[in-house]
Amino acid sequence: MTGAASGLGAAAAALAAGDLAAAFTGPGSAPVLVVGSAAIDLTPTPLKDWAVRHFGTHDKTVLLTGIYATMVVLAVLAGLLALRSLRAGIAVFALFAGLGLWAASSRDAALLPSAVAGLAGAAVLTALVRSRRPAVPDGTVTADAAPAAPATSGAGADARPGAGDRVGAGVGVGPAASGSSEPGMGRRGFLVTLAATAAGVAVVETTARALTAARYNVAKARAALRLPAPVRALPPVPASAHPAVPGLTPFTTPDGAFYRVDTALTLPQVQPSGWTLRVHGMVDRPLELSFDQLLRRPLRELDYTLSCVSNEVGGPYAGTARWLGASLADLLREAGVRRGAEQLVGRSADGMTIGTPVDLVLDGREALLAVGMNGEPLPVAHGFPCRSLVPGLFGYTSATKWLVDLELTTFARFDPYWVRRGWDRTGLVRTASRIEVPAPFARVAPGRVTVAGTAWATHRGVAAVEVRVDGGPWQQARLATAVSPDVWRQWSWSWDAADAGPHTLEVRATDGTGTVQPQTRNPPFPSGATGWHSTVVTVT
Ligand SMILES: Nc1nc2c(c(=O)[nH]1)N[C@H]1C(S)=C(S)[C@@H](COP(=O)(O)O)O[C@H]1N2
Ligand SMILES: [Mo]
Repeated sequence: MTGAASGLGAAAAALAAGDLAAAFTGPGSAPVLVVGSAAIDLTPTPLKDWAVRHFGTHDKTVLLTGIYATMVVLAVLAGLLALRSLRAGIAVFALFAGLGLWAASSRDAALLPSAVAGLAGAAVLTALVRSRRPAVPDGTVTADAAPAAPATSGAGADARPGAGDRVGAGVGVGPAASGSSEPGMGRRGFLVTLAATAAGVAVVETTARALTAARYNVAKARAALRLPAPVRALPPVPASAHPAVPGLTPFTTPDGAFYRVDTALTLPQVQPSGWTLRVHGMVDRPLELSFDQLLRRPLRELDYTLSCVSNEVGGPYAGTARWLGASLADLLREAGVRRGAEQLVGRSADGMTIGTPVDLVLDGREALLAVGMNGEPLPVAHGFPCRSLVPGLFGYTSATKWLVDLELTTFARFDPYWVRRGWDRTGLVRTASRIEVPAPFARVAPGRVTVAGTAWATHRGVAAVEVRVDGGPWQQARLATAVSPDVWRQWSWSWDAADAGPHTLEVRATDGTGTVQPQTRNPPFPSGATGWHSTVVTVT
C-alpha cells in the first residue's frame, strides 16, 4: 500500500508540475500530451486506420486513457521499487522524464515541462519514502539516498512477479502492525506527507489550468471577433436542395455536428492578434499577412462539402458548411508563384503539414483561406482563426486547420505528414453515395417506401444517382436541386416494396464528368474507399 501510494503520489506531483511548467511553455508541451502526440505521429498507418475505424472520433480519448493507465502501472511499480531502493524508484521517474524529453524534442516542443515533471516526481517520491521510516537521530540523508546499494541488490535478487507486492505490503503495514521501535511514527509521518502531496497536487494543477486558460484560451478572442461582410455573398440554400424525408442528413451541417478529424490531442489555441500567415518558398515576393490584413481582403462565401479520406463506403466523415474566406489563388498570385512550383505546403500551429498540388489551387476553383463557418468565426476545433479549403480534394491534402504558413515547393523536395505515412499525395475526392433512409436493418411496411440519401463528387458534381433492389435493374433516383458542384447532392427514390422479408438496397452515383462510381471495393488507404453502399431492410 505504502509503495503504491508513494508511486502514485509522486506521479501525480510529476504531472501537475509538468502542467504548471507547460502553462509557460505552451499547453502542447505538457508531458502526457507530448508523449501522446509523439505516439500518434509514430503509430503505423494500419493501426491508426484501425483506431479511427473502431473508436472514430473517440480515438484520442482511448489513447489518453491508455497513457494514463500505463502511467498508473509504472508509478505503482516505481513506488514498490522505491521501498527497497529509492534509487531504483527514482530511475523509473528518470525514465518517464526521458520519454517526455525525447517526445518533446521529436516534436520541437519545450523540454522544460518534462524535465520539471521528472524532478518533481523524484523529489516527492523521496519525501514520501523517507517519511514512512521511523526518525533516525541523525544522518538520515545518507542512510536513505546514497547507500541504497545493499537494499538494491536484495531487491534485485528478489525481483519476481509478486515479490514487489509482498514486500510493499509487508513494509507498509509493518511499522503499525508489528510494533517496531517507534510504532505508528513512520506511518503517521507518511500519511501526513501523502496528504500534503495530495493538497499540493490539487493546488498546482488548479493553478496550472487557470494559468493555461488565461494565457492561451482563444474563446474570448473568438467571441469578440466580428467578421466583415462578404463582397460576394451567396443566396440562401434553396429548400429544394433537401428532400423533406425524416432521418435524412440536413443539407447544411451545423458547426457542432460537423465531423472532426485531426491529430491534435488538445486544441491548438491560436490568438488572432499574434497570428501571421507567411507565404514563401518558390515565390517572387515572399509575404507575411496579419489577421487584420487577411480580414481586409475581399471575402467570399463558399458552400462546400469537406470530406475525409478515412471514410469507409457509406461513412460519416463529410459535412457541408457555408464558409467565408479570402481567395487563396489571389494571394498566391500576389506572391508570384515561380515556374516549377508543384506543391503548396500548409503548416499549422501544431506542426501538421498538408500538401496540395499547386495547379489545382490555381485552376479557377474557389480555394479559400477560410475564417468563417456558417456565419460564425471558425470554431477552434475546425481551425480558428484560419484554415485552407480547396474544393475537390480530401481534407488531408487541402484543408490545413490552424494554418500559419504556406510554402511553395516541389513534390520531390518535401513529403507532408500523410504522404510520409503512405497516403496518396493528390487526394482527389472519390465519388461517394450513401443510403440514409431507411436506416440499416429497418423494418418497413409493404407498399411505398421512401429511400433517400446523400451523394458527393466534390468539384465534379453529382449528375445521377441510381438505386437497385436485390441486384435487380438500376432505377434513377430523383435528384434534389444542385447547389453547386462543390457540395453534396441529396436524392430520394420511391420503392414499391411488395415481397415480405429482407431486401438489399444498393446505390451508386455518376459524377459530373459522366463517370459511374466503380463497384470494386477498396479500403480508404491509400487514396479513398471505393465501392457501392448497400443496406439491408426487412419488409414486414
Ligand atoms: N492542423 C491540422 N489540420 C488538419 C488535420 C490535422 O490533423 N491537423 N486533418 C486534416 C483532415 S485528415 C481532415 S479530413 C480535415 C478535417 O477537418 P474538420 O476537422 O474541420 O472536419 O482537416 C484536415 N486538416
Ligand atoms: Mo481526413
